[in-house]
Order: sequence, then C-alpha cells, then structure tokens
Amino acid sequence: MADHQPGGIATSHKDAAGNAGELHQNAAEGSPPAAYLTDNFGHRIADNQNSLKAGARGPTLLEDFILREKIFHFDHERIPERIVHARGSGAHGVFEVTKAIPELTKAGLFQKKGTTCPVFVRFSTVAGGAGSVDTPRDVRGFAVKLYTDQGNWDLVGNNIPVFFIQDAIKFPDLVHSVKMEADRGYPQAASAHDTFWDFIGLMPESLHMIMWAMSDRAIPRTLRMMEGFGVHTFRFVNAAGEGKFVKFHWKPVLGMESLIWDEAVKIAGADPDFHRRDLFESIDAGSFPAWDLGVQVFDEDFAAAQPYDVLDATKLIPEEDVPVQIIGRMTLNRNVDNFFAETEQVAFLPTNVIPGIDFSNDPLLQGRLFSYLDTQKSRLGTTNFHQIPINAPKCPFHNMQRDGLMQTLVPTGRANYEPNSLDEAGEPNGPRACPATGFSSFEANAERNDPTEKVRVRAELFADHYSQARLFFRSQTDSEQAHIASALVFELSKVSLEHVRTRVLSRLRNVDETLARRVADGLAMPLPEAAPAAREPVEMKPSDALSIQKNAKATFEGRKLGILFAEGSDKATIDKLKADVEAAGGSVFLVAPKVGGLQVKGGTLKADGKLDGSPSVMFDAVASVLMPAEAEKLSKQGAAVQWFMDAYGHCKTIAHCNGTKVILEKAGIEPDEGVLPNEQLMKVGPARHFAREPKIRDLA
Ligand code: HDD
Repeated sequence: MADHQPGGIATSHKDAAGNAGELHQNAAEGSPPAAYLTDNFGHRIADNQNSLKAGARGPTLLEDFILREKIFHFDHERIPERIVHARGSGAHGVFEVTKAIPELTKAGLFQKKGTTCPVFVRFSTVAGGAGSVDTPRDVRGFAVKLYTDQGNWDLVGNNIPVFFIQDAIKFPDLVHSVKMEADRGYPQAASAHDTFWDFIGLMPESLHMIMWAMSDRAIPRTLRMMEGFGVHTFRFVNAAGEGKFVKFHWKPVLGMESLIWDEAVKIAGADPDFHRRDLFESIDAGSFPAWDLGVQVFDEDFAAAQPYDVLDATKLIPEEDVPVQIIGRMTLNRNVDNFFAETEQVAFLPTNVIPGIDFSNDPLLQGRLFSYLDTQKSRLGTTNFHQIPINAPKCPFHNMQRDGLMQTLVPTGRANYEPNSLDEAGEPNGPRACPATGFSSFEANAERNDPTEKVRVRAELFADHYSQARLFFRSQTDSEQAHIASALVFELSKVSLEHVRTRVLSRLRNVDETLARRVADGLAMPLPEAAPAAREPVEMKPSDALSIQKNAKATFEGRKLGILFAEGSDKATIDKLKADVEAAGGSVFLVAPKVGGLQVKGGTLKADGKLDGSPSVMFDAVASVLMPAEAEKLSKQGAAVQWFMDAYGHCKTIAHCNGTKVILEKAGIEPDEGVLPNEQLMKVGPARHFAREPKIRDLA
C-alpha cells in the first residue's frame, strides 16, 4: 500500500497511459482536467508529486528541471512591500460623470454627463506591514486609478483631508517615527509608541492631523463607509487656459460610520481581515460600494482671503465656505481575480494626471511627484512596470522608449528616436508630440514664483499650526470629543518617555484647553505650560461636515444584523427579521452554539457561524430569538453574555425576544432606546446609541 507522505513513495507507478498512480493524479480520479499542467515553457508535466531521484531512496537529480523551475519560482514569489500602505485591499469598478463641468476643466472625462471610465481602487492602512491587521488606529489610503481615454488619472488620497507634515522633506522622518521602532522591531501597525509621539511633539504642524487620527475617522467600520480626499489643492484648467484651484472629495453613498475603539481592538483578534473580507463579500454579493466624487473649486482671490494657506496640506477648506459640488459617482463592482497580480502590483503615481487637471505648488505634493516613480521601480524591479496589466492605460500609448528589464512589448521598426525622417523612405516614423491636445503645464504656477529666488523656507501662513486642529475638535459631538481625548490618553499612556508626553500636552493646550486638561487627567499628569505658538491661532466657525456622528445614516443598507438562535427557536421570527433587513438592503448572519443544523420551531436551521467564533463586533446590530430554557443555559456561557455585553458597550441596537432577558440581565444591560423587542428593530435600525456611552465607559 502506497502512503501519502510528502517524502514520496516507493510504490508510485504509472498506468498504461503514463499517468501517475491513482493516489496522486487527479486526472485518474474522474473527469479530465480543465487544462493540463505544464511548466512555464509549455511542457506538459506527467508527475507533480515526486521529484526525480537516483533510485527510490537515492538523492534528487539536478536534471529535474520541473522541480528546479517550481522551487525557483516559489523562492522569488515575494516583492518588497510598500514602505507605507503595505496592507491594502483592491477592487475594480466604474466611474460615471453625473455633472459635466467643461467651464472648469478641459479633461475629456468631464465634458459630458454620462461619460464613464473603468477604475481600480486600493484602500490601505499606512503603518502596518502587509500581513498586519485591518482595524488599527491609522489613516486609510484611498488610491483611485481612473483609466480615462486620455491616459490614467491617479488620485492617490487618504480618508483624512489633511496631512501630518507640510513639506515632503519631512516624510521619511514621519514614516520612520511611526513604523516599528528601529532597534526592537515593534510595535507593528500602531502609533502608540515613543518615537511617533516624540516626532509629533516636536512638529506642531502635525496637530491638526493628530486630531483626525485620534478621532473615530481612524477606525472606520468598513472601507465602504469612509470618505476619501485628494488632500492637496490641485488645479482645474479649462479649454480657454483658465485655472481654478480644486480639492477632491469622495463621499460614501452608505454614509460614514466608525468603530468604537474597544470594538476595533476585538475585531483585530476576531477577524484580522475584517475590512478586506467585508469589501470582497459585499462586492461578491452584488452590494456594490459607491462614492460620489465632489469638488471644492475656488480661485486665487478666495485663497488670498483665507487665514490659512491653500498650499498647506495640513489645512482644509471648510465645506461651509466652499460647498462640495458632486460631479460623478464611482461604483466598485468587481473583485480582483488575483490579489498579487492586481492589488499588490498596482502602482499609483500622483504624476498621472490628464490635460485639464494639474498640480499646485503645495510642497508636499511636489515631493510626492518625485517619490512614487522611484518606489515603483524599487518594488516592481523594472522601469517597464507600466506594462503590467493593472498599471497599463486602457487607451493606446506610443513613444520612443525602448528596452529595459522585462520589456514585454515588441516594438517594431527603426523609429526609436525623434526627430526622424524615416517616412521619407517609406518607413514608419513613429509618434509625434501633439501641442493642441497633449498635456501642457498650467503656466501661472511657474509665474507666481520668482524663478531666480531659491529659498528653503515655508510660506508665512504655514506657521499657524493650531487654528484648524481647534476647528476640528470643536466641530465634534460630545461623544466624538470624548473619543479623541480617550485616544490621546491611550496613545500617550504607551509612551514611556515622560518629556514626550509633557511636550504633547503643552501643544494640546493650544488646540483646546478642555482637551488638554482631560488628557492630563487621564494620564494623571500635571498640565504643563502651553507651548509657545509660532503664530497665534485664529477662531474658525465650527463645521458640521467634520463630524461623523452628525452625518450618520441609520440604515440597514450595506449593514449586517447578527441573529442569535439555539435549539427550539422560532424560525418564523428569524425569517421575518431576515426579510425586513434584506428588504432594507442589509444582510443577516445567523449565529448559534452549533453550526451543523439545529432543530427549531418550524424546521431545521443551519447557522452561518458558531457563537464563540462570531462575536457581536462583526455585526452592525444584533437580535436574538431564544426559548427561555436555551437562554437560561446560554446565560451561563461567557461567549453568550459577552456577545450582548459588547453589543451594548459598542452602543449598538440590541433587538431581543422575552426569553433573552435572562442573558441581558447577566450582561448588565439596562433598557434604553436601542434595547428593544425584535418587532421594533426596523424602527431604530442599526444606529449607534451614543447617549448610552457615559453609563458604560469612563469617558476621559
Ligand atoms: Fe504617499 C504610497 C497617500 C504623502 C510617498 N501614499 C501611498 C499610498 C497612498 C498614499 C494612498 C498607497 C498607494 C497604493 O495603494 O499603492 N501619501 C498619500 C497622501 C499623502 C502622501 C494622501 C499626503 C497628502 N507619500 C506622501 C509623501 C511621500 C509619499 C510626502 C514622499 C515624499 N507614498 C509614498 C511612497 C508610496 C506611497 C513611498 C509607498 C508605496 C507607493 O508609494 O506606491 O512612494
């Protein structure tokens, strides 16, 4: 009898047709394969289980080109991960123009309502490695590649509209400080450590971004429920050559929603791939995530009248001052076929713009324009990375560039230089520049600066580090402000260098005195003197658009209800809950103590997940349908009590039957507007009940 050991078997034999023994060759097991296995050069492989040896117990032979090629390829299957944004999830989709704006830009895409183009989006965390988790407190990358008829337009943004630093020369320092500490290699995917806060304390321009990063924006519930921003001020240029400044916004159709910190921490353990899975499953189920593209357009006069500099990426423009007009919608409707070929190999370049969209002199953007090309060469190993299908434009491209590592195209003819007159001899002479339709830089950008003046300085208003940090903090609800204070306490409590904590506190005093005091209290530290501000902050009017809670949508659309049931539960009630939630565009996940199928009133019911493997953090709201005797049993199980305790602690709606009350009592759940009978679930929906929070958490 042959065995299955990976070490190979002495008794393996071939049949008359030359196939390997039945234990190892699936072709022999039934229907013929969809395709024959070959090596990379097309040679069919007869045996994919055993290497070639000199005798059954002898050494493996150098001649085994099949083994050699397979292992060789495997040994080289990894490429350098991105220095930042290493962990990402991607999807394909389509962008459609909903409002033509020819008066603003000559970009072909925006000339006519209804014009569409394919897109590829990659969402990412910033600090963690490719194998880290999805829910750390972190900025999320929001990189969109639009394959337009005029070439690729990459809008490489984040889910936060401002940035930590003003000048690209500080980017390597910022990233070094937040990544794993240089000597010890930890912490992974976390900003709560000495070096990050040391850098932040010394760079007061980061304080506005810190308010966002410590807010619930940095722990989105799903990738489908977060905003995206181009961050920098860009330029629109119309056919008459007139330029306006523009900021880009992506607004999620499902509304914004975030996790609660305790929930984020628990999800990191329960499902490290929570966001990636959610994105993949939603698209797979036909529930396509969508975002509206909005623009804030303004001119030089507006820019000159503001108390901040629009070229400073640490500043935003309040939507109340320049409304966001919606000009298009992006819908993600197709998952990748292969994670590596597409999501890993996709290469975004902020330099990828199309005629009608141009850069501004934002010094952070200017640095980015240099950086990304380098990184793609380093990651993908060749200047020909643009030929990889996910990166190649979908419109034709022609130039005189040739050769290079991994050239996969076969350019023909002799025309690899220009000018040439080969056409006079009847030969193809290659492509030529097109002054009328080609990309030409917006002239005013260069004119505004005196090109003879070379200075290493920052513009005057860049010195205001606090006004917008204050604006952000003061635009939040009480509960959101408490979350920011708690996040700061948490992060700084992980900082072991006391002078670093003190310095951050001294900066917070310039943002908001109450915030500084709450954080100092939470750390049990004295409040230091306020740090001298490089420029006195100005008061800005609070902006509701900056708050997630003020803009939340209490809808089941794109949300998930977890229903707990057990032996004897009433199937009709479960079916009704399911039908209601599905009719509202949501989905239901059935949770039970056992998954194989339980006898319930009205038939047999299979669970989608086992109770202790499906904590309530996975759902937007929970419901339970339990017979009193089963509820009594479950009330003695930690997993069941914790299920409700967490849902309550995370301010979720808890719908329940009478029988469940025994568990709710055990979990210390007090009735409120979010704890209600199953029949009333749809009245409240999956809203978060933040009014509950002070009862259950010591808010800093
Ligand atoms: Fe960056 C990746 C977004 C500043 C240098 N960046 C990267 C990605 C996003 C951003 C979403 C991931 C793209 C992907 O999914 O492949 N970066 C931003 C935003 C910034 C920003 C919104 C500020 C407004 N970045 C920034 C600066 C520099 C870089 C100032 C350097 C001077 N960024 C890079 C990089 C990365 C990158 C090192 C790493 C992997 C990559 O480019 O493709 O070149």
